[in-house]
Amino acid sequence: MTTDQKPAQTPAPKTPLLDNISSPADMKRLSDRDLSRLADELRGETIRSVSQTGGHLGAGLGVVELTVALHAVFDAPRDKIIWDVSHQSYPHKILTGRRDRMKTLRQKDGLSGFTKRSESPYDPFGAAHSSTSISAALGFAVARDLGGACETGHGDAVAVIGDGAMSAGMAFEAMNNAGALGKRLFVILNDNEMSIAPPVGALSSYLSRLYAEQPFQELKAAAKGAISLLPPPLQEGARRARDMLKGMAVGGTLFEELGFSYVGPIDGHDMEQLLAILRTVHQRATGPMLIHVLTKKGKGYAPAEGANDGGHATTKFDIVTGKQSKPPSNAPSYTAVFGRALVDHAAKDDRIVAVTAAMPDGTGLGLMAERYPSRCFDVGIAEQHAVTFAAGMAAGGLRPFCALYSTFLQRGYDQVVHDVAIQRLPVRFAIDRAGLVGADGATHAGSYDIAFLANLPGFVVMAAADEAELVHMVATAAAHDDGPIAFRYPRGEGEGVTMPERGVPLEIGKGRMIAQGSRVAILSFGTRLGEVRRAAEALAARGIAPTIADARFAKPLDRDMILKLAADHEALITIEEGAVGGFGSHVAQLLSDEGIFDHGLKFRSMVLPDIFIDQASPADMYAVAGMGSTEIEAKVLEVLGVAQMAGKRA
Ligand SMILES: Cc1ncc(C[n+]2csc(CCOP(=O)(O)OP(=O)(O)O)c2C)c(N)n1
Repeated sequence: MTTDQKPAQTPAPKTPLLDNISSPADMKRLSDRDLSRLADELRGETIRSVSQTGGHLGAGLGVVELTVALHAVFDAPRDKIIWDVSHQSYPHKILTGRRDRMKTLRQKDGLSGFTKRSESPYDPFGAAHSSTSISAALGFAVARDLGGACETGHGDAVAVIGDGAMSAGMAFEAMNNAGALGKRLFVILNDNEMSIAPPVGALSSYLSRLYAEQPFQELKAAAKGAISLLPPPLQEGARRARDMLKGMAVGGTLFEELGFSYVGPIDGHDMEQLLAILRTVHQRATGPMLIHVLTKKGKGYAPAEGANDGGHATTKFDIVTGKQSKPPSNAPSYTAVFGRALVDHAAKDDRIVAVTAAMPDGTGLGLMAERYPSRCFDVGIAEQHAVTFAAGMAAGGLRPFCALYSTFLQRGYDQVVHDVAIQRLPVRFAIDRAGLVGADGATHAGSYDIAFLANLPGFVVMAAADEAELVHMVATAAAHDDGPIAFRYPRGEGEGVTMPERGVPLEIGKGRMIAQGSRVAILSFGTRLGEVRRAAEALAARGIAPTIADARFAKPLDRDMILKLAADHEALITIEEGAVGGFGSHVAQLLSDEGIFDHGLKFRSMVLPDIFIDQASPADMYAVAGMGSTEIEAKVLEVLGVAQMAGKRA
């Protein structure tokens, strides 16, 4: 298949059992053998579904059996099954009444790619950022015990968390609290020895040691032996599992020290084992339980199993070949441009180091890790630590680049303020996925970083208008030793502009003029500049030539340039890919402080609207936000008072 073709339609496999499941209640009458068959059908359906929409594949395939077993044993939505990150929740969605809408997954007005409370009563808690499930489950357990009113009632609380997500501080904060409270609570540790990239750190090695001590073979033999002793169907379950458990629970695990009972490790693809163990713990648990389940990311689909990332995320693909359809692209991605520019500087300056929180490829640090492994750190899903770790390295005389997605930097905010900004430490924040990101939706939108960084004393905050600008901003950051500095850039490809041979540090706090016009000035911060240019072309046809400037810096502002734009034009419009409180607000503050509004400047600020925008293509999301070229054009006409006339003429 060539890359831009549509994937071939493979006939849908037969799914006689799945066809009769419209909610987990329908699973209760299935025999264990049928539950195994249902899992096979569910796996096929998940693959088929993701092949048509793209999305997270490997994690869901790894938990197919676990999903079936959980829904067979627990009683959702009364029991709260909480999927951590919830990128693995597609099989759960299929079993909980959303099968027919899976073709809308991650699209405008369609199903979310994550769990979402407003989408289904079977999604008791929304997620997308990792490591929140145990805290939320503990909250449900306490609400149950203290008589909280919950529409779906109260039952058990079950958190399903991956080994990657388990490495985050928040998961341990929750375990620490849950162990002390001692309430009945289930934590299923889904250990596939993978995060997006191979997991890192001491916890990962610890988990490997745990199951190395308990080989599967022995467990399987024990399970089989126990089963053969049992009388038929009705007693299937509890007694058998009780016997098995005796031989399984390993004493003295870290989890037991934290106050949990530990059961495992269990083969997460062996339905017999899963059902037996879950039924037993369901029947007998009185306090917090950790059930350690071993799975394989991408299980049952060779192209995913064989991929380096276990088929973590994919575009639409051909089921037979596994080949993904990727739209052809001419321009390099911002991520790749950053990765290359960083390595160029690292080659010349051995004080440059880089930090990623479990996203070496997503942040473009793969190249740095390859060339300078001792200077590139993947700290796991640990953004708070990443920020303070970088601050420590800066204090110690290095030049750290902390590369995070805008949305995940949110988790390290106190560290940004307390450890970096207050101490004026020169940490360089490379902020990827700035602005609206598309299919991952509101949870992943990079909407707030301008606002939450530009209000910090001493911070330099830049946004690249195109990929060439990004190269210069990397150089600016590398050269900036006088306090923290951040530069943001969006997901996806650049504008296709000519690239500079090397980055040249920009003068801090200086913007650049793009086009000199009259009456109205548009001051852009970041990659809306392309849309601004397109709006200007359309306006030219109406005889309106706006002045265009690229601010480059939200902090410090280019006061001289902004005040001159204000003085020379009757109207000034700012635009940025961020929420209110960011660049435009700082410009408004400057203008009001300088008394400019006293003399009648017309001012408008185009920011993301005060709503969480659901998933769609980035262009559609920006249309919802009213920040495309048409809306910019309309804003210019409105501020100049010609909108009415224009409407009549059209
Ligand atoms: C706070 C946060 N940082 C980073 C991510 C990006 N992310 C999504 S899934 C994932 C890996 C999760 O690994 P694991 O919990 O082991 O689940 P698996 O995909 O292996 O099933 C990462 C790093 C995130 N969702 N949240």
